[in-house]
Amino acid sequence: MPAEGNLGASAARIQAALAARGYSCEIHELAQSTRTAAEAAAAVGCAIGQIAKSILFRAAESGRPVLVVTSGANRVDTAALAALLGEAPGKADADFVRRETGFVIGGVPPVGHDRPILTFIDRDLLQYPEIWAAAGTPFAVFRLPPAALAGLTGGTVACIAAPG
Ligand code: 5CA
Repeated sequence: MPAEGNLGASAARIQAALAARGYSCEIHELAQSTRTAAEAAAAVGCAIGQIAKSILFRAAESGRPVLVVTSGANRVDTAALAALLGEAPGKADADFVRRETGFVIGGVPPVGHDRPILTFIDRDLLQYPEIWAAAGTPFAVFRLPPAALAGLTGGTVACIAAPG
């Protein structure tokens, strides 16, 4: 793990975004992949449910990006998300994710995107004492208390999880 102050550009960008919001979460850049929730959980030694997945959707009618930060143990309940949005949450392809967030799939963080993104937070994440989220690359994560997510992202906590 590189020493602090020696972070890659994407991870350093997340650290700056966190600091701007008053958080000093430690970013861990790892040798092994954290591209998927399972890999991230194995890399940091936590339960898969403690991994915060940042999943981007492209709203079907407006085309606007919508971010859902959900537990690694869950999948997004797209019907519940549609009810919140007032339109269907369409799939985002890799180019859309890169363009709208500034990050590649597998490293999309919950905060620090190029532009603000409408964000929802899976209420299930709040049950854990701490969670881990991607820090801008598929090899970097940071630890945070889940109660910090709403303030960090400007997101709304909602029941948007379907188990599995
Ligand atoms: N670093 C880990 C957790 S810290 C991570 O980012 N996991 S993730 O689940 O948030 O990111 C992967 C997600 O990206 C997948 O769950 C999937 O919803 C989405 N994804 C994977 N491949 C594609 C693709 N080709 N197009 C659009 N979305 C994709």
